[in-house]
Amino acid sequence: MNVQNIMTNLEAKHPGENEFLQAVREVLESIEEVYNQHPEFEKAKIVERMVEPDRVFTFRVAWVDDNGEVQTNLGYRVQFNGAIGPYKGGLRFHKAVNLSMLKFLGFEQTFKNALTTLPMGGGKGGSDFDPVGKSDAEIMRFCQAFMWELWQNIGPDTDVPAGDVGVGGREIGYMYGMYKKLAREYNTGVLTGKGSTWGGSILRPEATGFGALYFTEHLLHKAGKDIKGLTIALSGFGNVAWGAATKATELGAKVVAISGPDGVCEIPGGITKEMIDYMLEMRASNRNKVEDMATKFPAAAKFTAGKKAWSVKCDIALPCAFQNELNEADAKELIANGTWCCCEVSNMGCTPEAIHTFQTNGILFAPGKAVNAGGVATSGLEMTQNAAHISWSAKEVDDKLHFIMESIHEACVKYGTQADGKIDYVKGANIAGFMKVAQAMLEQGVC
Ligand code: 2IT
Repeated sequence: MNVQNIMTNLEAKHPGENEFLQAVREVLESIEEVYNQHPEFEKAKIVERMVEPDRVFTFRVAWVDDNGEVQTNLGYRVQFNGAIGPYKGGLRFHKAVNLSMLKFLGFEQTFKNALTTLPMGGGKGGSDFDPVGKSDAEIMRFCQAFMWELWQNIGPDTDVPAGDVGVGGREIGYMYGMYKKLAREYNTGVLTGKGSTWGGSILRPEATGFGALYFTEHLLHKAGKDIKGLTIALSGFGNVAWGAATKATELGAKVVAISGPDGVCEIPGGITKEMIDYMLEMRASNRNKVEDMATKFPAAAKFTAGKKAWSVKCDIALPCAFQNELNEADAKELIANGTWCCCEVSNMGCTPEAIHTFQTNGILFAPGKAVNAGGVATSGLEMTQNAAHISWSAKEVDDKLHFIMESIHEACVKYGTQADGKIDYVKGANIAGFMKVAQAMLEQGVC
């Protein structure tokens, strides 16, 4: 394989799909050396096949807003790679959603899911619907209209969507209600992230953030450090940031900053349980403003407009919001302020330049597809419970999540340890995920 040739062809075929091309380049550069030691991969054109989704659905979603006006959005489902199991991955509702974004997410999901140890292929979907400022009734009508079109293409053994940015338990509930009506079957396992009284995993809301902190603990432990007493700056205040703040605080770290599209809230004394609970209300309000935290807790939190979490002094940076939310200048600012570890919790949260800056400055860095895989892994556990018609306790799920995050960390160490003994977690995660999918594709022939 020659990465440059493949990228040139891909750029010509899919001009302007910048996020997708960025994600592919990162993976291919990581795996190039190992790939070229396997002539059977080259002969079967594994990479050339792997960079194209199995199939993509796009559809119109028409719905009526509270003023009686008809709105039209775009809906998508990208079934990226089904080599190791049914397609699995979230739905993103965000005004910037387009095909490039969902192809990048589906591509990443393929390798992430392979890392979880569970049999799940990679998929992703969503809409350019913007939940900001929408009423609960509008969210419901949109979710129903979205599922009206999507339902034929999904199923518990076909493709299992879940939440992502802009889609949480409320949206999954509305979509499931419509699915059930259209399919006339209960099919509990068709979506994950359901309510815990109707088939949802009791720990799915927490799982991405909890898993990220378990991974971070392993990474710190391997480097001879302890999380207790360390300061953490994180971005976002959605489901993922909420879980990460909860577990970080429980483990004795101090979350000193959270941020949103409007700016940053500095919390010098560390975030409290009350403030973490309030994050849920902030998300449910659809206002999308982190300033609300400072308004509610003026003595503890100080809001600065237009600044990112990466401007706040901390030991560890945890991007928990959106792709490319931490760039080269942010990485330099963090390093200048003494940050020595960054675990990407969002998908592709750091730009390639930021990752390069971290790695060349000896900063401990781990990529999203390893760090955040606890979310989809717990979705996989939810599918297992649904298929077996059973339900596990929070402790049972948490124990399994612990085991999975430890396995992912071990896989990164196995494939990412360099000649000088240092661990390249980006390489480790990409190679470990790739090898599993590539082997499955090879064994299943050209299809
Ligand atoms: O990016 C992700 O891994 C998710 N949004 C979760 C996907 C899932 O199927 O739980």
